[in-house]
Amino acid sequence: METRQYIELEEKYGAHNYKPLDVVLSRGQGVWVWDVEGKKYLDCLASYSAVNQGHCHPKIMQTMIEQCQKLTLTSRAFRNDQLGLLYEELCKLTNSHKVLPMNSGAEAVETVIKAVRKWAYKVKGVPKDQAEIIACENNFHGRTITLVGFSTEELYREGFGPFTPGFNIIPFGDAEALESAITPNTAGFLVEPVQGEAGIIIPPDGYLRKVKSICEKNQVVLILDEIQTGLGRTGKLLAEQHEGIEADISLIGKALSGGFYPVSAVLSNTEVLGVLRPGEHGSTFGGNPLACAVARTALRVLIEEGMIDNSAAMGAYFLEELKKVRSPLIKEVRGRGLMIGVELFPEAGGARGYCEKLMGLGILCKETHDHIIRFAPPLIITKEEIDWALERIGKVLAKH
Ligand code: IF1
Repeated sequence: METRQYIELEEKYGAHNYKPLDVVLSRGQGVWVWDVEGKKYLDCLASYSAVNQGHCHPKIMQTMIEQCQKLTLTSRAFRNDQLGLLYEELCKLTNSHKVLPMNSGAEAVETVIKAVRKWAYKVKGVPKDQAEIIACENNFHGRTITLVGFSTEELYREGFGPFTPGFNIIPFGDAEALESAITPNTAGFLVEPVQGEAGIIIPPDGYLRKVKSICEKNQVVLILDEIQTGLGRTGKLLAEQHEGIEADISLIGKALSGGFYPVSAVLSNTEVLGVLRPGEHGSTFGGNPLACAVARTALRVLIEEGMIDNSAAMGAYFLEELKKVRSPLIKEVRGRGLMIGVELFPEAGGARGYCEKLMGLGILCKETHDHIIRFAPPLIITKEEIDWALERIGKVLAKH
């Protein structure tokens, strides 16, 4: 079959909740992917940072194959020999006290909303059903009704109401706005260290330190959503480390499995997860032995193969070189580690067209919020591969 035929099948039988580029991929290895016609592309999205370790990482694959032949799922009615080991490794790696494993990122966010509300009632003394959680404008935390309910992006909300109450929205990057929004009923503050979908929005230096201090002073749980920024994407294991703070709760997902399997986790530095009692929360696949085995290897290769330091070094290089691109189209180039955004002026006509041109030259990337091209390749990318990409990016952005 050819590209067109695959697309026709998707269009005919699939819900149209995406508008993907017209490329049909059939193979991936490291930073490279191939389409059904055998064309090769540099993957500059890494599946929204779920493939930080590179496509089909051989060691994660080996673990998956071996575990598949032993035990894939037990439910949490019984224990398994991978879960406690993942817990210990995650807690030691992130200086956490407790872990609650889930599957998708959205499930991890929903889990922390439940836990922090229960903590507010049982520990902080907030009156029943009065708990409030503060989030930021232009947030992205997932696609469930509760999560889109406090999104400020109309596209994610339109037609899906009614929504879950108990959320207040403040501007991102403004610590004083947080201080003003806190009430005696505030349970937690949920924020991305760098806003991904919003367009790689980096807060002012010191923002995380300030909000950490404000949360401590007001007995508010600081929840950092590191599902996209975590696991090396910004050049540190967790983006919070750029400011030398520790969130009360950190959420991770995506690359926690290297793209092999949905695995997410709630990491708690305080007693918040301790409020949950048996039977109060769970999921069929959460903490299954296959997910845990894959996650353990995904974390191990991330560290052992120096991917985090490579992300910092290659991200700095990529950003510096992108800033040298002389183009009337480019409004701003920004990023942290290998989480980079190139914002175009509206006059450029929209980032999508440039993503399509880049695809024609062998680079796959994704626009966000109309005018921003996101560059977020796997963390194993080399300087030579970045130079290969820069040559093509320069051609496309300089020409219009
Ligand atoms: C889509 C982008 C969107 C996330 C953060 C939680 C989740 C995500 C910071 C939920 C997921 C994905 C979802 C995917 C596209 C991508 C995305 F931000 F990465 F670009 F949509 F905004 N917190 N982000 O980034 O995790 O439930 O998906 O495992 O929905 O199209 P999930």
